[in-house]
Amino acid sequence: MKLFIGIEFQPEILDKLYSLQNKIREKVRTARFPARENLHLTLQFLGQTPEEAVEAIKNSLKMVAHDSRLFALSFGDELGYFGPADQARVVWLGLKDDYLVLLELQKNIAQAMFVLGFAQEERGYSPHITLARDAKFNNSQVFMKNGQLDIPVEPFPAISVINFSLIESRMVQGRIVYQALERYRLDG
Ligand code: 2AM
Repeated sequence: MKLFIGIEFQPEILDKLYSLQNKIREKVRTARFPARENLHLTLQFLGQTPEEAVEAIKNSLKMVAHDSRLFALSFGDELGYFGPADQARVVWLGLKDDYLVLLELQKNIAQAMFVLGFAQEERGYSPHITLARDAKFNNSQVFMKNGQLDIPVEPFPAISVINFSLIESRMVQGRIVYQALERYRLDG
């Protein structure tokens, strides 16, 4: 089974992220857009995982959550991209600077998963919400020198993160379906 660990969003936030995807849609020739209900913030990608390992992962995540506290998250106000400017591999919304507690949680999860044999990301963790992939924009003016996109982002309300989830990713009739196997309340 293919697994990852992430933060899911409330419907109001999904609606806002979806509107932002529509703004990107207006500016691209081609792109792939994750479905509204699949938008999330990845904490760690686990990838293909044997079913027998799931119990240990769940126990380990329970312990991490037990030692972690709730925190607020503020979304950034500009869109960034990874990859070359003529075809952005990923178009993303980042976070405002103040996300130390998130980084601490991510580090603790990565450490706990490392103990179970999951490699740490070599690139390091760069928190982002993927809104589009393989985006070819109509006009190169959209790429600004600071590595951001010239697409206005309306302010998002800060959110309270009360849990994170172990999520299974499956292909169902050609569509990616994410299903939370378990949610972990931050109760430290
Ligand atoms: P991304 O959206 O930031 O690219 C579920 O597939 C999530 O895990 C995706 O949102 C993706 O994050 C991340 N992911 C998928 N494949 C990955 C890989 N090979 N390495 C790291 N993260 C990956």
